[in-house]
Amino acid sequence: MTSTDQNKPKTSNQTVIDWVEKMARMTRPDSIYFCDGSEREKEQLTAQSFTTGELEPLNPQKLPGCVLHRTAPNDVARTEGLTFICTSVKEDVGPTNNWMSPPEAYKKLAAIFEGSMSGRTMYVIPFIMGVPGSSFSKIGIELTDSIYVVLNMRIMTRMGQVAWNELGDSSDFTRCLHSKADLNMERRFICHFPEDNTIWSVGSGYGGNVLLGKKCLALRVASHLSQREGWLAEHMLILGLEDRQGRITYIAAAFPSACGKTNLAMLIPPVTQPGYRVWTVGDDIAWMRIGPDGRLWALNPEAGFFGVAPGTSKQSNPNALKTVRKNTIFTNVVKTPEDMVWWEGLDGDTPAEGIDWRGKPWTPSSGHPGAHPNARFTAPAFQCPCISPEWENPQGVPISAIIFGGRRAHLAPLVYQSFNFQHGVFVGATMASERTAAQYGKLGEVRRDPMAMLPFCGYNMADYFQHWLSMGQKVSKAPLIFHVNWFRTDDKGEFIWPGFGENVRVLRWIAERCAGADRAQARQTPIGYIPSDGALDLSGLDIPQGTIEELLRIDTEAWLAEVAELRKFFFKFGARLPAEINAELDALEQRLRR
Ligand code: GTP
Ligand code: SPV
Ligand code: MN
Repeated sequence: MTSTDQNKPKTSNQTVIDWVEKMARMTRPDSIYFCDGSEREKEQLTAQSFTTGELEPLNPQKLPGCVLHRTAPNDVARTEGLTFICTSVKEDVGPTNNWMSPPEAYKKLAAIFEGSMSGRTMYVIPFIMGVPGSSFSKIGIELTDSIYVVLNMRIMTRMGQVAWNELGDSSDFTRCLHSKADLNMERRFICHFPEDNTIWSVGSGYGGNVLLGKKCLALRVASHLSQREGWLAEHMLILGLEDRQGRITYIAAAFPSACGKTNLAMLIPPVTQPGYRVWTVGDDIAWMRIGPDGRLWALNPEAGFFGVAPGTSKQSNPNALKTVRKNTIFTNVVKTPEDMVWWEGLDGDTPAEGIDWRGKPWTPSSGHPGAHPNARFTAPAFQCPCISPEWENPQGVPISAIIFGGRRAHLAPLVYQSFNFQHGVFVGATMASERTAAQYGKLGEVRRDPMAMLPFCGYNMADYFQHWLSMGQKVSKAPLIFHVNWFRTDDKGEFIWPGFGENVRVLRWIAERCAGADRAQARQTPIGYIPSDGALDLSGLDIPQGTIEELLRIDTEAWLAEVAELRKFFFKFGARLPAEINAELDALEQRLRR
């Protein structure tokens, strides 16, 4: 950058300029650069990052515009234990969040931010979560000392001049401050101050901890706001399922991290399901409002995908592979001698050698994965071959069904439908899943993860359940609520449902239930409605009848044990838990005992 580029703010917004100066007095960068989001800026920053090794070039013929990044080995996933919600009253964050008082958090983090950018440039990134001109949208400004963050935000949000224009002279923006500092886990904190519309993140360079528009703003801070403003900020994909008549049913689905949102959002039906098509609206976050027609309308506030690389293949997710062929940032994957990228589960031959995610020489016999299990790609959404024509509609899309789901080796059947909206909220509140590599902690351990929002709900989860219940009161045509589980295993630990593209069969039953179609018959069980015999189209699928029965079996004893677990979990919320949740739990137990 030239020095004139560096110092000239691209906004005359005095609130912004004053705040940037104040943060710079604390972090003491050598220079400050206001981003405009232009192509030229991207090229200059990329070239600069190559000289420091922050990014590495990839094969320009086969992967045009793509780059590689490796995080520090201690910095490969979200650190939930170091993530705090800082509100004046502790009870407001509830038993599932870490809390710090705002004065204590500001003081503690200021000590780490102090001088943390000296010798570095502070980049000022204005960004829109949502589309310009939409009443859904929120503006944020992130200050960071990482080019990796700038280039990721450029893909994941509408960033630069478009955001300066949208903001104008307003002081209504989320103040996001990030510094890598020394990447020391002992000095790593991700703190949210919803009462001040502020986020401070220090000591990390990993996606979910540092791309502050994503989980921090669009979920934790937005969920807090949405409770007050009467809308929903959710960890959900949004897709449109097109049927043989060309009708499109919009569905939002919440699965915990690394449990299949990106895959479902980009699903390609198998050849045995001709005439069906999935359109991607979003793969991770949904902002949902009640429209003038009284229905729930959903918008994806992001502009890109920050997806899990391992397991992504022509077989599992061909659309994702096509999306990442250009202009993509790869994080913690293998680099081959041809400057191509590779990860476990990719099609074709395993490279004989390469550089692993730690930056060390690697061969298939090294005895450890070459790509980190939480390796990621960052790619522009518009590059996705199945991106919905509606994905940037400022009104969003009308939602007919909401799906909750988790990774459960046992217990939860392939699919069931709740009896009504309130029961559906209960179904979401009772979600659980086995831990994945997307967050630090013991892999495989089953943990309760209501609505897949456990790590992302910015306020007391008991109040969050109440908010969902009250949204149900307000919508005139509430979406139907379902639960799915693609991850049932047999006694050898093998998945018994083929998943991926075959999941369209379940989506079809869901859409047909929404349309009230005759063929979508259901049978009542103690936990909800499950497809009657023959209602799921299983034609062309080579699965033994016994397996189908197993996939839809309700094990009463196991469910009673689950009820006992749920009582313990809900007890944590004390008197703040809505009475409806306890009533639903009692009703479930009664139905199971009958
Ligand atoms: P985040 O980006 O962390 O929020 O994850 P996500 O929910 O978008 O998960 P993603 O679609 O990236 O899938 C994560 C892992 O689950 C990948 O390894 C997939 O291959 C695997 N997966 C996705 N769908 C299925 C499925 O239907 N069956 C099975 N067995 N695995 C699946
Ligand atoms: C998740 O972990 O749910 C992700 C990736 O989508 S991150 O942005 O790191 O949160
Ligand atoms: Mn996610």
